[in-house]
This record gives sequence, C-alpha cells and structure tokens, in this order.
Amino acid sequence: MQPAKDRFGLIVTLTMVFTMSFFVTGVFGADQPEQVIKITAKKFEYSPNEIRIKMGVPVVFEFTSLDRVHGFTVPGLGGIRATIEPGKITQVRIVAPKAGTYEFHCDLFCGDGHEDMTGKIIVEE
Ligand SMILES: [Cu+2]
Repeated sequence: MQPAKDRFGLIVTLTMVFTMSFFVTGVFGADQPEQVIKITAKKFEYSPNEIRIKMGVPVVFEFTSLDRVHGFTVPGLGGIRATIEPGKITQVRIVAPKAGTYEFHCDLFCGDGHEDMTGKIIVEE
C-alpha cells in the first residue's frame, strides 16, 4: 500500500505547486499594466496596419481618428468591433486565443477607398 500513499503525496505536492504558481502569476500579473497599442485611423488607412501581439496576453488597442468616423472590426476574433470618432480615444481590449493572422477592416463606409481600409493582427504563440 506504500506506493499508493507515495502517489497521493506526489499528487498533493503537484496540486500545491500548481496552485501557488497560479497565485504568484496572479499577484505579479496585477502589477503589470496591459500593453497599449496606439492606432490612428484616417481615410483610408490604419497606422500601424500590421500589429503583432502574443497569444493569450491581453492588449488594449487605443484608437484615434484623424478625420472622420471610422469603424474597426476583426471578424476572426469573435467579431470584436468599435466605432472610432475624431477627437475621442476609443479603447478595445483584445485577447487572442489562437495564433494566426487576423484581418481587420473599417466597417463604416467612409468614402471612396473605404474597401481598402484594412490591416492585420499577427498573433504569435
Ligand atoms: Cu471606412
């Protein structure tokens, strides 16, 4: 019966180590400010239009418009969307669950060239 007891002890130890590592991550994670990525929108482009983020790490996109109202949507990431208005800061929080390249685009008609107002989010593991 000794081996079974040893196994139980091992499981308890592993559980404690996991619990503590989650706790420690939580404590230190709280002090870490979320990464803010500033993006400007204007006819008919976003700048930057290629954004690299890490999988599972929350980031905040902070949009401003330099001219008129624009939209922002990422169909591949649960249809996240926002309306970007001039003179305002619009924040969008993104946590990408999977690595890959996700296209985003303006979904509010902003003139001739609106269709070309696109960009991509590259999510790295
Ligand atoms: Cu547009």
